Amino acid sequence: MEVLAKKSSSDDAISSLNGFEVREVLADTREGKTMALLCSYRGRDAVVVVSPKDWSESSARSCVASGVTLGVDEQNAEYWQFSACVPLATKVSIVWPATAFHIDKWRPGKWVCVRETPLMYREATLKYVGSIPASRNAWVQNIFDGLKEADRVLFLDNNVETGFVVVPDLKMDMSNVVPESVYLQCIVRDSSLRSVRDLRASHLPLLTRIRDTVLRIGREKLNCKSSQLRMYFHYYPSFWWLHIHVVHTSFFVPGGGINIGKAILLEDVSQNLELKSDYYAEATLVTHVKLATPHYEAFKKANIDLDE
Ligand code: G7M
Repeated sequence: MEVLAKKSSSDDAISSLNGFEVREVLADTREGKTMALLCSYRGRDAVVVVSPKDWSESSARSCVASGVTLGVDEQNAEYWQFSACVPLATKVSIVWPATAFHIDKWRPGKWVCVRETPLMYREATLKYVGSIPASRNAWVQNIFDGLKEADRVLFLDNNVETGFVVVPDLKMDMSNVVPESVYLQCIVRDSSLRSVRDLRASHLPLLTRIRDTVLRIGREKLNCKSSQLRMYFHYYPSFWWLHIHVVHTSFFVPGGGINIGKAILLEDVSQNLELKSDYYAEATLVTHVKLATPHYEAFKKANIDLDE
């Protein structure tokens, strides 16, 4: 496939981990094989997320082929145990400069269920969403403007009302694209659509076209069958510019991204909108929020008791 790794040409480009000083371990999610470290770099905060790429037959073969030095831990008859430092292909994601939003996303915290009524949405969530700086969505605008990730984009229709883009998610390992590594983002062009709460029956043709386009791309470019792709929204999302996650059924999604109370299947959303145009405007949606975050504080400010 033609999607290539992202390049950067700016003077600020980061090309090594020289100068990164680890200050704190933010998250240690062994199941997702991920460590998130809070670092300082050039006097500003950075979130560095390190995760080994898949440990597979080829990595085992290249470990042996590397002729790596072995330190004997134990030997008994023909049984030898060693420790060895093997080069391990590793995915490194860096957010720099990182704000409190980026750091808090990784820091462990307590979560509470929220049974969000339309009134709670209006009084707390919408106020929180209104306080988010527009720069938080700069990465999305950059993709639509062709300024970033242009060589990775799989589909782009810039029509302001009916357009959308399909692009690999940051979590997708682009160095080894196999069906099981497929994790795409489909982002709608209309930035007035912030979440499922803004969807009405009039958006059904858009949702149908998104589904058909994504499944075609999956078939034609990524060797994925329709039955292997899950498509879902997050409620609450981290970025309030409507997008759909497209994930292979064998992809391990770290951070609870496919948990109930977080992921809502595209098919379910379409069916509910068919039954009732303002379903998502009127429904009580059960989700969760992390304590001590600006979104949680918005509930407090609106005098809404979350019974935490
Ligand atoms: O939780 P939420 O539904 O808002 O998820 C947003 C998704 O966008 C996550 O799966 C991120 O990995 C993905 N994402 C975030 N950023 C900043 C980028 C980016 O710059 N490029 C791409 N391709 N995906 C991103």
